[in-house]
Amino acid sequence: MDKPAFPTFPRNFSWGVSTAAYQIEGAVAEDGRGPSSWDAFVAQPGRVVNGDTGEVACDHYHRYREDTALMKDLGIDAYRFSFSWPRIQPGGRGAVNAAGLGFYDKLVDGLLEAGITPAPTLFHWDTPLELEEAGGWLNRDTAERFAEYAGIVGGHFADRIPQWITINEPVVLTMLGYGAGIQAPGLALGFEALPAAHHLLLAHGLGVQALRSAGAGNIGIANNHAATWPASEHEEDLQAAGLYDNIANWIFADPILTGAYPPELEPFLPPVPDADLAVISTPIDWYGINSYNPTLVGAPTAGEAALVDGHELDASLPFSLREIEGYPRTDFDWPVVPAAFTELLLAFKDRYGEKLPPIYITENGAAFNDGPDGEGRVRDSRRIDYTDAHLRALKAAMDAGVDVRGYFHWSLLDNFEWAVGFSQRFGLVHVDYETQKRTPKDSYHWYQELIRSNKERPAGNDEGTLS
Ligand code: IFM
Repeated sequence: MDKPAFPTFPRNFSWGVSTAAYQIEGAVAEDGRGPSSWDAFVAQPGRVVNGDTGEVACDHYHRYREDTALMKDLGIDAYRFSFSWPRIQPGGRGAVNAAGLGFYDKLVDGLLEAGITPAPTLFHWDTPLELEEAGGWLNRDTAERFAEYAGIVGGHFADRIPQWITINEPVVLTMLGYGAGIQAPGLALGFEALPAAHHLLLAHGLGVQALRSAGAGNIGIANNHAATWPASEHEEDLQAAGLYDNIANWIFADPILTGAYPPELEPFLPPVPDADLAVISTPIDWYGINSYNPTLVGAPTAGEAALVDGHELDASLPFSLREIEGYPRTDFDWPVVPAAFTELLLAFKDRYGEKLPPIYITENGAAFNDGPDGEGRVRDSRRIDYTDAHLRALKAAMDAGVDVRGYFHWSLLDNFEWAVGFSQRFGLVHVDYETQKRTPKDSYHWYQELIRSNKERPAGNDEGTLS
């Protein structure tokens, strides 16, 4: 059946793609880069599917020119990449590695020449190993070290980079890295992981201040959020889902946007000084949301551990994650529920009202593992359907009054998908990891045409559909 015509987006809406350093760069031991928590994690047997590592990944460190040309052809306005902290400060403190900064000089200058706005993230999980070994994000000092690093990068690039992101998805690093042990650094501390959340948020606030002092502006964060659905209307399920919603969503948004943690989480958090909350709520220019699918949560199920991407969660947690049935699924087995994207954005509007700054969707996309067919073409129609439906859901939220300024698709390239290695492909561009050949998929051409037709639509067609 034909889809209804695609809605128009505002003419100044920013279309982009997103990546992260460890997932694409490779070159982990080149030009003075120091080791990170992820280098140590992937070296531990059994941590990553197939023993994959980011040692080479997409070799973007050497192929950034080719990748920039792909982005130019795609027609995007903005590119969200991440700086590798251990490339710039190999030990996470003190001395700066000029060669590390030099790589990003070339990348940023090339993007600007191609007419693409660099919108980098300062930290996308690759904690310098020396800092990880000193306690990582459980240690408050890491937040101070991050502020120092933010000041260095801000000072170097403030004149060339018009949009900044402090930290990517503190929730995932806290829950999967320190809580469940599924990602680096691989600690399974359960609720004892929550200090990591606080220190990441503190680092965000200190980072905003350091960037501003260095002359950088237009700053936000990329937080991961998912609509939380209770497994039933039974009191136990409602309570479990409420707790999970606070731990996965509002603990990361409330302190930034309101200066307070959700009161329901008080029993789980150490006493938090007001001065920290004042730092965390340093005003930001916009708020970034990464979102993929909703989460179904119920009361704990006796003796049965919930699974996250194939890993068992601690069965003693006061909630359980349930399978969402009745929807298509990605190859990563994530449910495809576009309406939950609208629901999530409306929940932000309801919860924060006037306090909600403009929103950017800093990530959204899907893993579908289609490869080249006999003609060398990648027919990833399921990624097109996913993205089409999620952009319509996004527009529905905008039409209902949510101020969204841009969308970064995850991801430009197939890349190293953390604990599942190269087994899941999120790219608009297929990467053959043997040869490093890039093949733009059907979804790349679809996104290119969407961007083009939205930009080039006739004057006057501002609240209509693209023909
Ligand atoms: O690949 C990740 C990214 O690093 C953070 N957000 C989710 C993506 C898909 O899992």
